[in-house]
Amino acid sequence: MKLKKWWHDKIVYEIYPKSFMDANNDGIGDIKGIIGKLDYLKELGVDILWLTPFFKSPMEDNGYDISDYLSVNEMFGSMKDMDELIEKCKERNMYIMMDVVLNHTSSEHNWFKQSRKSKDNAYRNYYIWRDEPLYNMESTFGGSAWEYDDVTNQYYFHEFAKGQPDLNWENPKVMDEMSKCINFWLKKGIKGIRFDVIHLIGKEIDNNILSYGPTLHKKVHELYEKSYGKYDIITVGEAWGDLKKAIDFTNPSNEELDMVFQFECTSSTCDFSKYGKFSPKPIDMEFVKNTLVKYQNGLNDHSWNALFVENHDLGRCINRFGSLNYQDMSAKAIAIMNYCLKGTPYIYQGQEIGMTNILINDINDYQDVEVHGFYKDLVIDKKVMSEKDFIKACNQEARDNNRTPMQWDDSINAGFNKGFKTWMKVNDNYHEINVKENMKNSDSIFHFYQKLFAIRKSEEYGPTFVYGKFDLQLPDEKNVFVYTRNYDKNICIVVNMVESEQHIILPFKVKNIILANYNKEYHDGNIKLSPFEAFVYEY
Ligand code: TEU
Ligand code: CA
Repeated sequence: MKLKKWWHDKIVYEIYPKSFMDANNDGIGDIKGIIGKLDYLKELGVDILWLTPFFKSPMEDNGYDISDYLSVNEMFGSMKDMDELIEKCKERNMYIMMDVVLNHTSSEHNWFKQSRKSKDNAYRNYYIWRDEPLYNMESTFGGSAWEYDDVTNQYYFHEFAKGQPDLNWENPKVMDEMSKCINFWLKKGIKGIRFDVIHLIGKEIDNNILSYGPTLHKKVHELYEKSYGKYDIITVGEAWGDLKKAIDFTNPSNEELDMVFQFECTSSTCDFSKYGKFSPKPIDMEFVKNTLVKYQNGLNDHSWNALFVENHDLGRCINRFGSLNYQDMSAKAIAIMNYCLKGTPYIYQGQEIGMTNILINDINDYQDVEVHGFYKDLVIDKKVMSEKDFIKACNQEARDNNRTPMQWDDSINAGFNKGFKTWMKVNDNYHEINVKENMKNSDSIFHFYQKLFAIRKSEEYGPTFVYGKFDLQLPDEKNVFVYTRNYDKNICIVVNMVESEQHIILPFKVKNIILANYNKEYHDGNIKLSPFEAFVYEY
């Protein structure tokens, strides 16, 4: 990595504002709630707060359906609150990363209200209108991606929910409008952008091309030049794809994005030959290990990895990559496995205290538009899945699992608010799993993440964790992930990724232990690893 960037050694913490902290006790998280928790986040050791969309929205998709990019969703607070959050972060050397949804808007957006009025309206071609539902395209949220609109007797295209009409990026006016929106917020001191489904803005509907269209990179580069390229900010794109596509997006000479989220690991529990996340399959940790290695080796020479295991769209990492039988140890093993790699760490709210999936057995207790879209499609309309099997899949993979209110303490509603009915059920395990418990226990998951982040920033080991060369060790081990990081220090990372004991021969003599989840003496040579045992040592 030739050019060092200010965000290389920073930690990003993703906040889903609706579920983080409800300061005004109306059942919905808000910006003032986030402001009240900045010292907690600073103590954890995070630097950048990625907020999922806080712009005006009817909330059909909890903010990923924007009706005004230049205003703050009154559910979350005011523009004044947002300005205060940016200011209060800066006082703590923390920054805000905003979530720009540029593939689609809400159908409540004025652009769409105008567009649907008539075929010759000035905004008509901001969106994608056709006489027929071309290619019978399916929505990512189940059902058809075409919605008939009787005002002008045409269909409009929506990759996601009906209330999320896709913008027509073949219209240069869309580029100009989105550039203006981005510049508005960067001028206010926002220091990062996460681009929602950016791989879709090169779509060519008439050629049945939805993702990675031929003009995609030209468009992203143009957006860079017209907006965020003028600022020294951190950018990451949500781009469902493979290593080659990730390199195309993040090679610095292309001037597009700094990083992308690759989903080959996190979507490996979904059987896409059937119904994706609603056909969950057991995790294959050897596949996860090999995929992480592929991106470490494949991406780091050209650009930079985004390290993550959870977000607002996935189930909890303990349920998906760890085990509820080893909630504490597997959470710590996942932390070492993923955040000693080369790249910028991203952690999701609640991951730092070991929050787990919520058990919901009534479809009506699920709030997510994706769950209800697929329930209607698979259980009601096509009848290809029983309600019981659908609910079982949701317990493992539904996005609601990561949208339950943050668990602050063991008071009512886990301290998320003062008792007003929360928009989403609180996980019953909040009496045991909460911030307050974690803060009291020096051996808690919170303190483990805090130590790990402090090590990544330490003078002694920081340079090696941030810039050290990655090398896989013991490649033939199926259940144990051993890798090294070399810079001015030699560091070896050992992770038993499974629930059973494993025997390995350590590749290097132990000089000193830097971090470990079991409290053990470590010697050289042949060692027995307990379930989810993980440690980091200097050699
Ligand atoms: O997600 C894109 C996306 O494809 C995921 O929602 C995917 O369908 C699945 O849920 C992941 O397991 C982005 C946002 O992260 C998501 O919250 C929005 O719902 C979606 O785009 C539409 O904006
Ligand atoms: Ca509130």
